[in-house]
Amino acid sequence: MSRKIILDCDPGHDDAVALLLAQANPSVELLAVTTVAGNQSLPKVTHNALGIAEVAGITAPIAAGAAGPLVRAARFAGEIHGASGLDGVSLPEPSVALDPRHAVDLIVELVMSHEPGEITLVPTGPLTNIALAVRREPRIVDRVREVVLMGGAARTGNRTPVAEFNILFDPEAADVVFSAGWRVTMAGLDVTHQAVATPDVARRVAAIGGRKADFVVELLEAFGRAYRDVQGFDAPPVHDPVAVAVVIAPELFEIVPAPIAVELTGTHTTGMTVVDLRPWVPRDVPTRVVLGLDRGRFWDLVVDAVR
Ligand code: PIR
Ligand code: CA
Repeated sequence: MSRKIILDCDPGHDDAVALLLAQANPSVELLAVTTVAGNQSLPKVTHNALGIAEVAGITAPIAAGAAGPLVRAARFAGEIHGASGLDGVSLPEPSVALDPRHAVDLIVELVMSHEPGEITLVPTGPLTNIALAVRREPRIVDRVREVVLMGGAARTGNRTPVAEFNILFDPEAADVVFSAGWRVTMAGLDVTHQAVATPDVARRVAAIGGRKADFVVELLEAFGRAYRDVQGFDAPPVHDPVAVAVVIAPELFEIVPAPIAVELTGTHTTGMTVVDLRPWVPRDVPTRVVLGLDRGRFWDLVVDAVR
């Protein structure tokens, strides 16, 4: 059975891999791509999404959403993704046109016109669009099957010692999404830092050949360089396709129910996802955290998608 998903993203090198996986894997059906400011400004990430769609063969509508966080000032991730949001990667000129609808309207429209439980939301950027959609049409909370997002961290952050980028970019939006009452599965840094693209992964992709494979090789090289220079990683963690893979093959992941709260007023902890992993805390909560993965089989999914 194929899961219908909406991928809400801010491409972004790893968002691009998430888009490729979502388009190519038969276990998910990509209903729409929506963009949000995050890694770079909204016009830049939207331009990137259109170019990636060209490479990936995405025909679903692509709509632009929020140009900045609900409350705070935008702080993009230029040091990792570059000035374009996708530095070091050659993008074709898009031939697909941007959908005229606002991303938030498109999300609400799709969720309300499908059966309850049919659509899974997969955000891989800041949660601004999803929070706005909840406020615009609160009935989507009961109609969405689940939100499976890349963001947050139970243990160590990346933007601060405890905060992950997507959550810190718009913590108020994240708070709306985590406390809405729908099922939220958080694929944060605890798992995505294990999803590293080691040289064998790049070699497997390169061996496939063709435009899609060349694109991914280039992208992994650029992302790898940035991660080496800025964060001292041997190999880059490719965060965003992990959220898509959780929808495709949850059996590859260690997923634990746990209360999750977003810190909004910390002196040193703003943007932290406070995940309650104390063993005696009740587990009958709608939020879950992903803690581990079968790394080999995760990369098999990505390599198959490129092929
Ligand atoms: C990755 C991101 C932002 C900053 C850094 N340092 C690395 C982007 C990725 O696109 C991913 O969705 C998430 N934000 C990881 O924090
Ligand atoms: Ca992202």
